[in-house]
Amino acid sequence: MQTSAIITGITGQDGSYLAEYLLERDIQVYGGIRKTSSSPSDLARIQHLLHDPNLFLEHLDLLDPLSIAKFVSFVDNKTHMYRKQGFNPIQVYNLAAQSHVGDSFRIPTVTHQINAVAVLIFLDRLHAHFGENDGFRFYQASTSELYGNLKGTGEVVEMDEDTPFNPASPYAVAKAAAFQTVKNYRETYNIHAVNGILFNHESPRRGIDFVTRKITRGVADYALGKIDTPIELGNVNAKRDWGDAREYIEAMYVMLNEAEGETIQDYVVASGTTHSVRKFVTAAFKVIGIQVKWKGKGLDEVAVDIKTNNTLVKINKDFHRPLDVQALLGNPKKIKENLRWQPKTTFEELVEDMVNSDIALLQKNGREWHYEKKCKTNRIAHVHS
Ligand code: NAP
Ligand code: F7E
Repeated sequence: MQTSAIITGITGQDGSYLAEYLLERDIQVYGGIRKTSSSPSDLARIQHLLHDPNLFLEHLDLLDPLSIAKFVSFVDNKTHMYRKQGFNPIQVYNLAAQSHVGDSFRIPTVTHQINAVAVLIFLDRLHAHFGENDGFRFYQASTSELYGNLKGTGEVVEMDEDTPFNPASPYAVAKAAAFQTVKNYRETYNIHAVNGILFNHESPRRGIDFVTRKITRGVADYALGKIDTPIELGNVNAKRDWGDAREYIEAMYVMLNEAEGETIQDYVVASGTTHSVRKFVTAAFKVIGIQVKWKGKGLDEVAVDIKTNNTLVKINKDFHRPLDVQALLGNPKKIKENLRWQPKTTFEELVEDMVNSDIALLQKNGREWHYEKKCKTNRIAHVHS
């Protein structure tokens, strides 16, 4: 029986890995892409998948309710025939978002519209089209940012599904609203709709304005002698529970495919370890054989190469946020027990992979993405030029 999936945010880090994962399993994938000035969208992360006959791309802008309605109708029409003959529920992975926490302070209304309001509209449309008889399952890309800063001693405390939320940014406020909307749909309409409370997850495909990739690209530049000015960062005290995005998309999949009955719940997905941004910097330079020493305090803090005394990192207050989440540490016990998912990649392995990948990328073709397979045909279904 044919299985279909919708991925919003297919051009992003997680969406691109998830598309690969589903296509490998012969699942038909309907991906939403939006109109941008680099028309129709930046497809670099999924360029290598465009030849796949099971991939269909269609316009979707979550800022536009009509676009959401048209997208859902499009998938309904495309899947109508085989759904009449008996079918597996459509798996919907809602990954699209204004995902940058720092930017959400600059564009709070847009962030709320995409990350909160659109989730309600999308669920409403899906329910109208596929609501009968377990016609669709819904995964919402929720986040550890919901926890914000826990009140207490300042100790780093493990967070699980019972830890109260205390969102600390427009991004997190919007994601908290979406979380409750998904829960409400599950409880009201008995839909297999779940929130994955994912802690930070990174990869060579991470956007370059997130701290890990900014660091690993900076280290690669330094290793190859491309740029010798220091990397400029904000709050290096912040601690994050960093895992590998390629494993976390498997957690999304099991939430829709392995959960049943009582285990259809919201799940924390995390590595169970936490490290500071400062420690990430130190680990990343270690990959290229450089030992880092941190000196100074506050805005005057710098990281220097112990051997040469070159300044590798300095602090720029422009990268500080009006309010930052100081420390995040997740406990993935429930998903381990109920759905047998667990993290495998260590912090050191992840950092090493990202640094080496950025070095290879710079060596191969400058600053652009590179992929083995080139697109032969244009598989963009209804995107007109
Ligand atoms: P990402 O790389 O920033 O990708 C975001 C995706 O959303 C892109 O495909 C982007 O399309 C799309 N998008 C943005 N605005 C849109 C709009 N108005 N209409 C339609 N699509 C839009 O994010 P990610 O790291 O893969 O994260 C995936 C999801 O997980 C996000 O919802 C994020 O908030 C959440 N999350 C991420 C993490 C993490 O550590 N990565 C942790 C917890 C939760 P364009 O390519 O056109 O910009
Ligand atoms: O910041 C600090 C920054 O932007 C991590 C998103 O995927 O994960 C991500 O959100 C920490 C913060 O990720 C810079 O202040 C210091 O404390 O890499 P980030 P994030 O904010 O944790 C969560 C779970 C999501 O849901 C989000 O979608 O690093 N930091 N200096 C910096 N951060 C950035 N971006 N740039 C700096 O220069």
